[in-house]
Amino acid sequence: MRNILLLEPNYKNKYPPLGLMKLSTYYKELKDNVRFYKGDLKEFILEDIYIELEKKLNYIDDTIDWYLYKSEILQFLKTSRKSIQNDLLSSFKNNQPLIAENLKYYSNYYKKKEYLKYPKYDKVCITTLFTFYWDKTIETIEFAKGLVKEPKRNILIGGVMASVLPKEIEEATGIKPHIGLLDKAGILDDNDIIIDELPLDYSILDEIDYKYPESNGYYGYMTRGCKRKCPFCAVPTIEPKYKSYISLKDNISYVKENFGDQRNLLLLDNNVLASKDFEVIIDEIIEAGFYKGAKYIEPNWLDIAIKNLKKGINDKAYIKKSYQLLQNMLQKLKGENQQFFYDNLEEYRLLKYQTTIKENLIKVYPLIKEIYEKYRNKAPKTRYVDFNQGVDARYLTEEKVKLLAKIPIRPLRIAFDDLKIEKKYIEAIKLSAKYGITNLSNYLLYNYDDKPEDLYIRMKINVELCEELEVSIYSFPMKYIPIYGDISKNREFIGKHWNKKFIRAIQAVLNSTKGKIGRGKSFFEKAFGKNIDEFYKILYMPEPFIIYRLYFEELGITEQWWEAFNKLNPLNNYQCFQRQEKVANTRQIYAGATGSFKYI
Ligand code: B12
Ligand code: SF4
Repeated sequence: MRNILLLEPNYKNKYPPLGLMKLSTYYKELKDNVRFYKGDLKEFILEDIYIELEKKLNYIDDTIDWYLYKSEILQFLKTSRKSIQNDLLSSFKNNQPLIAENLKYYSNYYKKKEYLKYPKYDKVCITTLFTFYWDKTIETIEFAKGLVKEPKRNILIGGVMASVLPKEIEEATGIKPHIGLLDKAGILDDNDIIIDELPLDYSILDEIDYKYPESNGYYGYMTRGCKRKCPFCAVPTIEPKYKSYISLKDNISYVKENFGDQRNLLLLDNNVLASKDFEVIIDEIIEAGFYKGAKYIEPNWLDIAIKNLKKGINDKAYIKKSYQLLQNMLQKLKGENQQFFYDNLEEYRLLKYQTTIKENLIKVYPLIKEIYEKYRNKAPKTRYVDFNQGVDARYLTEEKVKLLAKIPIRPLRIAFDDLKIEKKYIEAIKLSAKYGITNLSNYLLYNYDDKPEDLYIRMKINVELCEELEVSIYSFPMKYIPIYGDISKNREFIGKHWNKKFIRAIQAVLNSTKGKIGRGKSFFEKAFGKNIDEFYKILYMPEPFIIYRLYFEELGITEQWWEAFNKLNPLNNYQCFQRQEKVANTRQIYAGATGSFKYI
């Protein structure tokens, strides 16, 4: 039985680490010990040292419930403060010298990084995501080197960044990452398991404090790769082969049975509409319970947690989860019920996380089970399906829209990365509206080859379409970040038609709209301007004037600034002059292409 550590670098991300969740299922199938961590790496070491120390303390005196002193012991390990040690020792009548010696030994073990000499994991698997999380990812890999013997062989690195910047990672860390998917047997060990096809182990998400903003969903891919090769996209490198159908049915049933039914279906497919099996995919989604109007009632999460504790599936995770569920219920209950619940939790020392143990959770459950079941949330909620990466307007036919309209898709995201596909895009929105899909959204790539006015025009098209078709289209402008080279390691890249000021101006507007632009022409015109000239005025505007628009306008300061700005000598400001010309040209081209936006 090997000790396996799954690590996700401590960056902020929305979705759980699907790669590691599959690896967890894989290693558990091989009967290995699996632990998952994402968070402060020092805390991780402390937690591990505490586990060792607790074993020793139990050996010294097993009549003491050491876990009751966990937070003080951790505090001492972290700080080596004499006063904490004295307080602790005063609580114990016997074996004081032995206890003191062990406390001192383990606090030195931490302080002097002795743990590096005794690596306790056989393998560390690190997942990676965006290239611009370079620093945090490299820091995590370096940290992991102290946790295994032979880091070169026993640290495995995979995921998005590992697949697009493998050479750079090897240069920086000396470890060769795995490129692409784990979609063949025998990649990690000599067996015939295809890791990519395994169901996700949801239990690991409860081992950590980090809460993924997107949770309570079935995650997966029903296709892989993409048939196109857009130069700004990493998909052709990460998933080079297009797979037109992957069945999710069995994995959904597995998750439902082992970890509880999830509310939504979040599909990460890069280009699902390119699939020849699109009809089969929709049929399977419906069969899995995601039909129009489908409702979801939360399962009894505490019941699942206790069952899994009894089975010994991930004790750390289910102790944490049960504790949180009990606390939430305690807050929710009132009067006598609350008192009854409180008394039971108190008796079994379940009011504090540090004192919560598996045996007591199992003991208390039959006593509070009935109240818990009666008062837990059972309100039906609507289920949604989200093709999170958006669908490709160029593949959207009437037949495919009819199929999409059968599932509770919300929102339908249609990519509008380039003004060149405007005609196809407008057709796609109109087709969707025709078949009753009115909750729409889209990603608008900018800061690539595009000009600022391209972004304005695409946003304006959306606002106009909302009015014309009575639909909602939320636009999410997405700033281009390069995929390769040093420039991909942060978010500083500036496209050839953009500059820092313009990018900041867009971010300033988006910050006040929480990153999305909804329907409502008057709102849009206020946020981004009535026409391209006004849009440029906003781009040039000082940031505080953008954020506190009304305030500065009412004071008349914005107008004063604009007058002063226009007095700048255009000959000294040649770029500004050039821009005016380019805007004029774009306007003509644009009016010619559609003929529909007469305001230009
Ligand atoms: C879902 C997704 C999102 C989600 C969030 C993802 C998350 N995890 O939190 C959302 C929608 C929020 C999102 C946002 C963005 N995204 Co995005 N996103 C994706 C997508 C579709 C999947 C990423 C993912 O989570 N994969 C889960 C993986 C890791 O699981 P898996 O595939 O099952 O794992 C397999 C392998 O990777 C491997 N593996 C994984 N881990 C490990 C570990 C080990 C040890 C081993 C051996 C193997 C291994 O084996 C697994 C089994 O086969 C990718 C495209 C893609 N197809 O990969 C783009 C992608 C990562 N996104 C991209 C971009 C650009 C963005 C944005 C920056 C867009 C923007 N301009 O705003 C934003 C950034 C948001 C932010 N934080 O600032 C780019 C990344 C470019 C870059 N420079 O890094 C990608 C590659 C898409 C593209 N078109 O190029 N994104
Ligand atoms: S269509 Fe989408 S997924 Fe495919 S290569 Fe282009 S941007 Fe990437």
